[in-house]
Amino acid sequence: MKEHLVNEAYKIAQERYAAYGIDTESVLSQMQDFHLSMHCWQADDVAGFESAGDLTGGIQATGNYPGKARNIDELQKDILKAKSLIPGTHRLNLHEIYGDFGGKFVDRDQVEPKHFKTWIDWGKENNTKLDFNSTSFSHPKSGNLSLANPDKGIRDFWIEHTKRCRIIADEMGKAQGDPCIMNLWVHDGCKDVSVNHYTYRKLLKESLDEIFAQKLDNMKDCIEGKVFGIGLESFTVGSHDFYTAYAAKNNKILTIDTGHYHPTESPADKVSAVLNFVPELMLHVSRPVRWDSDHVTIMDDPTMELFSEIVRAGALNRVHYGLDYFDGAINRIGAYVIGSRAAQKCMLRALLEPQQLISKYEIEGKNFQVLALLEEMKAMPWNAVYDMFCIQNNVPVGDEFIAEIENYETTVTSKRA
Ligand code: RNT
Ligand code: ZN
Repeated sequence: MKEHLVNEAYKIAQERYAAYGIDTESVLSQMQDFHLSMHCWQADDVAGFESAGDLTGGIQATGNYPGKARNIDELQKDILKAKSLIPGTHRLNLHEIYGDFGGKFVDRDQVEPKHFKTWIDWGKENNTKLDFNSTSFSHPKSGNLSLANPDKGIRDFWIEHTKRCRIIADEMGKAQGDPCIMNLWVHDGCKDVSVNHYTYRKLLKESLDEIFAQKLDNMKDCIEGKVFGIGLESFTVGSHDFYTAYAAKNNKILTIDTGHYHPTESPADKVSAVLNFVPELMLHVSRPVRWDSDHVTIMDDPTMELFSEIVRAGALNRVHYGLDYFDGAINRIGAYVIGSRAAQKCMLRALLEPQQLISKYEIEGKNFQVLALLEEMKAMPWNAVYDMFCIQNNVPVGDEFIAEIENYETTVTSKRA
C-alpha cells in the first residue's frame, strides 16, 4: 500500500471525526493498549501435545486443511507469523494440553509449572503475556461429567487438575509481572433426559469452592458457561445462570463466549447487566453459525455490538479480550489474522463513536437524532484510522497480509505432512 495514500485518507478521517469531537490520535493510542488474548488452539484444531486422541467434550473442529502445527515448535512459529500480521501487542491463551511434556505422558493430575517453563521463556523472549485454561476434555476420564461427577474419584481427579492449573497460571503471572487470566470451562452435561440436575450443580459448586479456596495473587479466575455441547444436548451443568450466580456471589470474572447463547440472544446485552455484579469479564470472541460452530470472527453486527457495549459502559479496563474459534477448513494462520483484525476493527469503530453527543440526544428524548447518528457512523472513514494503526505498527495494510500468508504456506506449512 502506498503510504502517502494512507496518510491522506487518515488526515481526512481525522478531520471528519474531529467534527464530532473525536480525537483519532488518542483513539490510536487506546488501540495500542488493546491487547487480544490469542487462543493457541486455532493453530492445530484443539489437538494439543498430550496424546493423539480424539477431541471430546462436546466441541468439534471441522475441516482438514493441510499444514496444522504438530508440535510446540511449529505452533510457536505459526503464532509468531500471525502476530507479525496483526498490529499491536497481544497475549497468548494456552490450554493445559499444550504443555511441554518432553515426549512423556504427563497425566492431568500430575501437571506442574515446569511443563510450562519453555512457554514462559518463549513469552518473555517474544513480548507475549500468557493466559491459561484447565483442560477437562479429550481424556479417558472426561466422560460426560468431570467436576460434577458423582464418582468422587473422578471428581477429585479433575479438582486436582484444576488446582494445579491455577498454580501454573500463578507462575505465569509472576513471571510476566501481570496476572495470568485462567479460564475454567468444563463440558459436564447429559445427552438425554436426566433427573439429577440439582445434585450435579451442587457438586460443581462444591468442586469450584474447593478449587478456588487457595488464594493466588498472580492469576485471576474466570468461569465460562454454555447452552449445550455436541453429544450433551439435553442438559448443561455449567449453564449461564449457574456461572453468573457463582461469579456474582464469589467475585469471579465471568467469561462471555459469543457462541454460547441461544441464537437470538445477544451476548452484547450481557455486558451492562453483569458488570453491575461481577468485577470483570473475559471474552471468548467467536462466531456461531447455526450452533456453537466456532467460525472465524468477522466484523459482524453481534461483534460490533459487543465492543460498543463495553466502550459505552466505560468498561475497557474491566474486560479481557480472548478469542475462541477453531476453523480447520481454511489456512489456520489466515484464520488468526482475519479474526484478530476483525476484533480490532470492532473495537476501533466502538472507540470512534461520538458517545457523548449520542447519549445527550438520547437523554433529551431526541430519538430520531440518535438513530441518524448511529447510522451515519457506520459509513464514517474508520478504515483509514485502521490503516494508520497498521502503518504505525509496521504491519501490512489492507489485504497485503494475504500474500504474506500464501508465502508462509508455500515455504512452511505446506511442507508439513
Ligand atoms: C467450549 C468453550 C471453550 C473451548 C476452549 C477450547 O465450548 O468455548 O472455551 O472452546 O476452551
Ligand atoms: Zn469459549
